[in-house]
Order: sequence, then structure tokens, then C-alpha cells
Amino acid sequence: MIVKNEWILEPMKRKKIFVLGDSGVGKTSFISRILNQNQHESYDPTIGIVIRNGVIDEKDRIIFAEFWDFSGNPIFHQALGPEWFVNVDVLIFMADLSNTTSIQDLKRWFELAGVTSRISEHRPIIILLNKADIVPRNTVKEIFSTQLVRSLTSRCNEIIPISVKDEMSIQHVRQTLANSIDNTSKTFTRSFQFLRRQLQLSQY
Ligand SMILES: Nc1nc2c(ncn2[C@@H]2O[C@H](COP(=O)(O)OP(=O)(O)OP(=O)(O)O)[C@@H](O)[C@H]2O)c(=O)[nH]1
Ligand SMILES: [Mg+2]
Repeated sequence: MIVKNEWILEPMKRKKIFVLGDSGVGKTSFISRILNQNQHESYDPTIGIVIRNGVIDEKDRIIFAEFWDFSGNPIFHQALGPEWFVNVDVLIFMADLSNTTSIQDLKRWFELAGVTSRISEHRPIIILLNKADIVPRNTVKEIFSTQLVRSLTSRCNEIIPISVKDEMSIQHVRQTLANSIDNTSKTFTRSFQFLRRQLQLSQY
């Protein structure tokens, strides 16, 4: 596509979304799910960092997302420094509801990302507590009432229990992301969706 006036592409600027959390909590699976890409049941640990681009469709809004999927393996932690978080639009911290250590470790991930104790005014922070499908509902409630999770609420914009596997609350996360970083006009989104449908129909 040739566009003479670069500002036309302004709404298409990618949004940098950094995802952090312990190994195995479901970060890579979550990114695949939210981008409607293939899911793999088997665990394939992320090595170092993987950056994945994709489009998040939220009804009449579109986000051109760039997910930074950082390995949960501690051998890579030392590599993390403030330079990684320059221009981050949203920070997502993830833990596994069935793994208490991964919830406790969120505080360490906050530190590694350089997040101070107060909510950042400029970049939304979302905590996702995954694998709700393997934890009884009562346990989820209990976890939410613990001192640890209550103390985290003041450090983020939202804490959402999800199940990547069962697609629980994934739509809610899409909405939250769209509300946090939406800068595309509805008209542009409609045109983009139309263009994409045409491309799919004509199987380009
Ligand atoms: N039961 C259940 N399993 C899940 C869910 N989400 C992911 N998993 C499984 O958890 C395992 C780890 O998922 P990954 O997405 O690879 O975890 P990760 O956080 O990217 O791990 P690292 O790359 O090592 O940091 C995989 O076997 C997934 O299939 C979920 O919502 N429920
Ligand atoms: Mg991974």
C-alpha cells in the first residue's frame, strides 16, 4: 500500500504490550488466545523474549498490538532493565491461580519492571490471574480476599481472573485493553475491517 501522507497511518501505530510473570503461568498461551491464533496444549517454554504482532478486534475498535512475551525463567531476569520498558503502552502481569508462588512472585515482577508502589498515570497495568478452570470458584474468591492480592489492587488498574484454556474473561481483557489504549477512530476501524473481510473473501 502506498500512502503519501504518513499521518494517515498514525492510527495504525503499534501498541507495545509487555507481558511478565513466572514460567508456565500461561503468558504465551494468552497472547495466542487474544490474537485468535492457534493454541498449543503442550508446554513450549519461551526462550528469552519473543515479540509478536497482531490485531486485537474489539467490536468497533482495533488495536495494532505488539506483544513482548518475556520468558518467566529466572535465568533471563538479569537481562531486564528500564530500557526494555521505554514506550510501553500497557504492562500485563500474569500469575497462575493454582500456583501460590506465582502470585507471590508478582511483587518481584513489579520490581523487575520498575513499577513503583503507586499506579502509573501514564501506562495502564493489568494483572491477570490465569487457570481459573482448574481452581474451585470459592478458592478464587479466597485468593482475591488475601492481603497479598488486596495490596496489589492499589498498584494496578484491574485484576482479572481468567482462563485462557476455557476462554473465560478473554473478551473482558480485550475490552480493557481497548479502553486503555484505543486511539483508532471508528470510521477507520470499519474501513479496516471491511478491507480485511474483502481480502479473506478473495483469499489473498
Ligand atoms: N488448565 C489451564 N492450562 C493453561 C491455561 N493457560 C495455559 N495453560 C497451560 O499452561 C502451560 C504453560 O503455558 P505457557 O503459555 O507456555 O506459559 P508461559 O507463561 O508462556 O511460560 P514461559 O514461556 O516458560 O514463561 C501450557 O501447557 C498451557 O497449555 C489455562 O487457562 N488453563
Ligand atoms: Mg511463554
